[in-house]
Amino acid sequence: MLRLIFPRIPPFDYQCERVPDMADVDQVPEDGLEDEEEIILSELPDDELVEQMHADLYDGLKEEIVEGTNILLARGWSPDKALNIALVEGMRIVGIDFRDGILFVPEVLLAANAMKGGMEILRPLLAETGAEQVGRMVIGTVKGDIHDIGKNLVSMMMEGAGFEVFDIGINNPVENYLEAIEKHKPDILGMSALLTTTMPYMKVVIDTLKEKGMRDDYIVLVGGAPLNEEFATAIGADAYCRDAAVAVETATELVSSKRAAR
Ligand code: B12
Repeated sequence: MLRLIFPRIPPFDYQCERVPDMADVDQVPEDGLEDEEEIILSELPDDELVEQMHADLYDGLKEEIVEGTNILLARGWSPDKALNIALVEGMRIVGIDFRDGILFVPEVLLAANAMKGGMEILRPLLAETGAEQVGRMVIGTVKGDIHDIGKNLVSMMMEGAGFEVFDIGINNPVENYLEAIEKHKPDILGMSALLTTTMPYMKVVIDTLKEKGMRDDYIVLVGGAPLNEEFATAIGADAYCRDAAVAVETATELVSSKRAAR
């Protein structure tokens, strides 16, 4: 795809901005796009393509992210390498600028949408590893929280590792978790929270399982950027997983030792 990008420029200092005099006017191209640059993604070497994808993710350019992801795959990149190096790392950069007040919610939503474009391509490939079904998982983001990128990644990686995953989406009250585990009878219940204000809700779910005498029927895994192991232990979860790869390892280990103990 042929695309035009405009270099990011610092804000103008209006007081010092010189009004062009007529002698300069004919130096500006007719279409006025003086600083434009043409980039053909498929012509970039891997490292520049990845860098460009980070910039495109930052700018919320879904089509370009889809194209870049396809190019990396066509060049023999494994789906998990493309996911981690091009997409997850790009989203990490977005996260830093969101934290620092450089990006705002609308821009981050666009970036998230672009990220999902790439993830849609990788999802079937990650699930296609031919792994035998090793267990079932119900996963969802807790009540009050609409972040779902990390949860979706965990779902994809778990599917790729041979788990059957039932994703109940975002903003889930305890009733949704209960209904889903009743229906799907999973080995694992996974909860995601990205806000310090919503992470305590995980304890509400676990306490409800305890009250109903169901806690020991499930392996409870929790994750999300503000969590840590200490928190997971304090609320009574079986494990905290810092990323999707750790989630797969932990889930596989815990399911096999639970089955061996039966
Ligand atoms: C994208 C994003 C958004 C998007 C979400 C889009 C979407 N569809 O998800 C939008 C713009 C909607 C958004 C909204 C808000 N956001 Co926000 N958002 C982010 C951002 C930049 C990235 C999150 C992300 O996707 N990371 C990438 C994924 C891959 O990482 P991850 O989620 O951590 O997931 C990995 C692991 O944690 C783990 N994992 C995650 N879940 C699970 C579950 C299980 C079971 C397991 C095992 C593992 C696991 O595995 C994942 C894959 O490796 C973060 C910054 C950050 N650094 O986290 C802020 C951030 C989480 N948001 C923040 C805030 C404040 C908000 C808003 C309140 C902003 C506002 N003023 O409206 C709202 C909240 C809305 C709500 N009610 O939920 C804060 C939270 C601060 C805090 N202390 O609570 C953060 C940290 C930014 C910041 N530093 O200020 N946000």
